Amino acid sequence: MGRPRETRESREAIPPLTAGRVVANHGREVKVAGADGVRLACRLHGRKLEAVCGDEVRYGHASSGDVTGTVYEILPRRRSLSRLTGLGRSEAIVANLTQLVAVAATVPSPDWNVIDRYLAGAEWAGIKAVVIFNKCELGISDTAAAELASYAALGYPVVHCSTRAAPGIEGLVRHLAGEVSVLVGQSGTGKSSLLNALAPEAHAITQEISAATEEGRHTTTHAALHVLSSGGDLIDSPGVRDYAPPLPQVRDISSGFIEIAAAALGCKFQDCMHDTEPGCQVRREVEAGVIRRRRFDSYRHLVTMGREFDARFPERRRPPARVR
Ligand SMILES: Nc1nc2c(ncn2[C@@H]2O[C@H](COP(=O)(O)OP(=O)(O)O)[C@@H](O)[C@H]2O)c(=O)[nH]1
Ligand SMILES: [Mg+2]
Ligand SMILES: [Zn+2]
Repeated sequence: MGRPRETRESREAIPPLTAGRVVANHGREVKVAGADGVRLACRLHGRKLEAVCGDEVRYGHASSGDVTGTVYEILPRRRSLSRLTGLGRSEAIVANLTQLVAVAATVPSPDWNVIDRYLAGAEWAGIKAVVIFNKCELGISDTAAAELASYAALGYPVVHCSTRAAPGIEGLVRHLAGEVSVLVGQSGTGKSSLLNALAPEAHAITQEISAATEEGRHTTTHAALHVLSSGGDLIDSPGVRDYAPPLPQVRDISSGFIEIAAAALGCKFQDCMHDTEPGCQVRREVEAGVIRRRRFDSYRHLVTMGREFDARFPERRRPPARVR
């Protein structure tokens, strides 16, 4: 990645390059912001280069007088959020983010297993996670309150919000400062409303894109990074909003559930799947009510899914380490 192909193009003299970040992605066209924040429309040099929002790049002007810039190199991604493709592979959708913001709400009725999956995705991606409970001016059921308390007990910040009434979105604003975040969650929980409240120009940008598409311009993907005036960056991408994380290898799924991973250290067998093995500390803690059974069920559900994937996509399974 990042090295231009051996074409006539790539043998052209490469102009002086500067460092920037991809802040909008329209397929082969991207917008890159320099250190000064100035945004420049750029094309990608060579067909092999693939950029996603948040990518750090090196870019320049292919020739003086060229109004469009050219991205020549994509720097290695520190942390990226990937999605599962139809072939069971993982594909980066945003790069270099630091935080996932999982949004649940009073309505639609929360699916906590979905929240577990997002939180697991954050753990696997090595990024922080926050749980937002939106529309809280409509009230919070006892079940929701108990689930939210259990996330807080695990160490995930839980923030109550409303885009319509008190307590507003102040709590969310505080958590976004200094981070590069994405909003994920079930449809209808208020992600677009939150984004519009945080980045008022976001709405205009969305409108602009759909208008351009109607005129026949080809925009298959679009993602944008909003620099919030309240601090922090928020990446919005259609692929991210309905995000489901790609599953790691089945034996690594427990690392997405911090309390299960912690208890697993006490299992008799190091490769315990917390199924029927003797001496399983995880199952002991589930029985004792230390680990929430619903979380354990979420974990087990993902293990079942992982096994199904392994059967459907054999290339997903890492070849066993061979001793020769
Ligand atoms: N009562 C209430 N409704 C909200 C709130 N935030 C958003 N909504 C409404 O919830 C619906 C779905 O919001 P939207 O932002 O499109 O959700 P998204 O699918 O997650 O992007 C819309 O009708 C919003 O007006 C809130 O804080 N309280
Ligand atoms: Mg929306
Ligand atoms: Zn176990």
